[in-house]
Amino acid sequence: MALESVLIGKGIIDPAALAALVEHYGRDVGPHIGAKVVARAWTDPEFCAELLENGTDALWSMGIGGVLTSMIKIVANSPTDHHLVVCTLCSCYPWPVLGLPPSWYKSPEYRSRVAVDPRGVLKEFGIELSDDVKVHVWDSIADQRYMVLPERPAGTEGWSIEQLETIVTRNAMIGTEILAPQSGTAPEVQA
Ligand SMILES: [Co+2]
Repeated sequence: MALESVLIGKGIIDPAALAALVEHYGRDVGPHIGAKVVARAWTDPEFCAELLENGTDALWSMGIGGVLTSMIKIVANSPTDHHLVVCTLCSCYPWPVLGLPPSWYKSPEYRSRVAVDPRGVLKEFGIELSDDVKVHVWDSIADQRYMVLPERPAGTEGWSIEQLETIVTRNAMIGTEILAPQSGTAPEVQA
């Protein structure tokens, strides 16, 4: 706040623009945006290929990018590969698709331990990977950020994009959750 008041006092930043930015990330942007991207990728192989090839451009094609100009790479989980996102230096995070990072993502414990013991950290999140699954840790920096494309869970065959969106979680898109198989009927969503 001290920094903010100095910058406003010197006319370097406009308080209205700052307020709009904070409101935008607090209200309009969040994991529901990433969930839309994931659900579309699960149902549209052509889009999925573009997304994995050039995440930044594919997101722009959906109108996602906003004021953050950094590149976003999408990494896809599979039965043989598990991806996990961190920022070891600070708290770089793919804001346009996930909003603001959770507090644990910013914690020194997560940031330091993921780099040396990713399987141990995943275990604490409830994920036990067999030894033949390769773990990839992606260290975000200011101009290169990452989002995980989780595997589509079993039991969602025939679901609409809107129905699929409801089961995609923030943690699954960071790589600290694996989406559980679904049983029963698809969720009801507004068309
Ligand atoms: Co950072």
